[in-house]
Amino acid sequence: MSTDKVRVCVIGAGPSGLSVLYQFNQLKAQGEQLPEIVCFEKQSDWGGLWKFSNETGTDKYGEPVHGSMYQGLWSNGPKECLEFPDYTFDEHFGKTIPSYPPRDAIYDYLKGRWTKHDLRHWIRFEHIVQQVTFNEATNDFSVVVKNLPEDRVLPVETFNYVVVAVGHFSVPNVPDFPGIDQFSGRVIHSHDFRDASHFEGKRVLLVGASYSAEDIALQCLKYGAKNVICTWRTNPMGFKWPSQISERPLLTKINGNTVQFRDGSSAEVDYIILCTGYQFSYPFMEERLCLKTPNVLYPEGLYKAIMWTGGGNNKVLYIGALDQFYTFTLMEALKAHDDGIDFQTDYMTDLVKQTSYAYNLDASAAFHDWAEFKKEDIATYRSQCHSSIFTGKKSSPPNTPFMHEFDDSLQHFLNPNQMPTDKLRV
Ligand code: FAD
Ligand code: NA0
Repeated sequence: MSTDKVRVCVIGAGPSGLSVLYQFNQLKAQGEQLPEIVCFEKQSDWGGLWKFSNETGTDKYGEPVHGSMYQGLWSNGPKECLEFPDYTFDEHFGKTIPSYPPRDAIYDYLKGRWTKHDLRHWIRFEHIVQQVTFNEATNDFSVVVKNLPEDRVLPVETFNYVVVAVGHFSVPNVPDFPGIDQFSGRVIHSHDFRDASHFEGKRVLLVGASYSAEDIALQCLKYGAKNVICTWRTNPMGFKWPSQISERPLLTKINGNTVQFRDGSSAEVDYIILCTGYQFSYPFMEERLCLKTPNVLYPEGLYKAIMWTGGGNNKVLYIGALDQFYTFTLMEALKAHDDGIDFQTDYMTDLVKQTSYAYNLDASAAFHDWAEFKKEDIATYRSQCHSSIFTGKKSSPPNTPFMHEFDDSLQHFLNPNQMPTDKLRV
């Protein structure tokens, strides 16, 4: 590409956006002349969903809160499946750590790699992209950006390429159910779930049968919920649940605090948490450039699940806009559950081949082990130890199993014996 005046707009400084910046930085290190790159990030720091905040609803600028993560979240997949080949967990932490780290440890690892490569200077924080339109005549894009702290829409900027890396787990999908508006308890979406201890002693109904429902059911139980019912539409999760968690077919209606289910049964509940997934939402994209897809492994309209093909425009890239097993490394390769693992492994292998990426990222063995461990015992799978595909070393076991560990701080994770005992809940 001729680099004269070529400008690239990257939208979002989460793991996807940072992988794009990382790859540009690699090119620079190889002596390539780079186009001008500007990454706009609406939050005040990098990390996307991994940057935790207790905020819900709208932020101090009146923008929808991006975060969907909650206190007490541990990785739901083995870290060995998202490890970067050039920056292993051992390198970052200087020692072997368990396979399922808490959120703060994963965030620390990501920040370590991004800092090592000095990627921050490309990012304009607290700048939200409001509009992207393609100009036929000049073959470029007009991008409207607002400086949030100054409450000021900036003069329109022109870019030759647009990379959309805004994630797709932030805008909740909120289905309606008969009687839900009259429910006498409280209804929230998992996007706004922050602290499971609010549900201590309560009867909780979760709608949905995927990762959010699975993990929030365990979190609620861990923090003392009286019982949890998960209600499914297509298929139950089917795990061997602890006795206080059960599954029922989809609810049909709600009357007061009584919920009726398809099988004719009913239950009284205090809270309903809609774990019903998220919408792909790109409100800033011009209609003809806007990806519209459900959460699938290979979205329609994207060549190699990355490059926009609509209307012959191939100057828009969507990074990470697919349902993911391989999260971080999938974004990096840029360049029915178990079947899904193999499908995405093949896809990764193809990307690696096409881009001459220097590493083999096949973590399918660890993914299949993980799926088996979850089937064996959903409450204890996070105590399993996987081996790094890059160092070959086996992870260390967690100091305390997930269901009994109530301090998720990075400090405690790294030095479990140094924490004051009043931090430990018994
Ligand atoms: P995001 O992390 O969502 O980052 C997108 C960024 O774009 C954000 O910083 C946002 O502020 C910014 N942005 C959005 N709109 C604009 C705009 N208009 N202008 C400027 N900036 C904008 N993955 C795992 O591998 N392991 C896990 O354990 C795991 N747990 C998860 C738990 C939850 C509850 C959720 C919801 C997801 C989890 N994930 C997990 C998946 C997670 O989505 C990915 O790990 C990763 O965060 C995706 O990165 P991303 O950069 O594509 O999106
Ligand atoms: P997610 O579970 O939030 O994970 C997102 C679920 O919602 C499906 O079961 C779907 O049912 C159901 N659903 C949708 N509409 C419904 C309706 N009208 N009535 C009943 N049920 C409905 O979302 P999805 O999309 O997986 O499932 C939606 C991401 O968050 C994942 O990538 C996951 O990895 C991540 N996450 C990670 C963690 C941890 O790491 C925790 C939570 C979430 P159906 O019928 O379509 O099957 C700990």
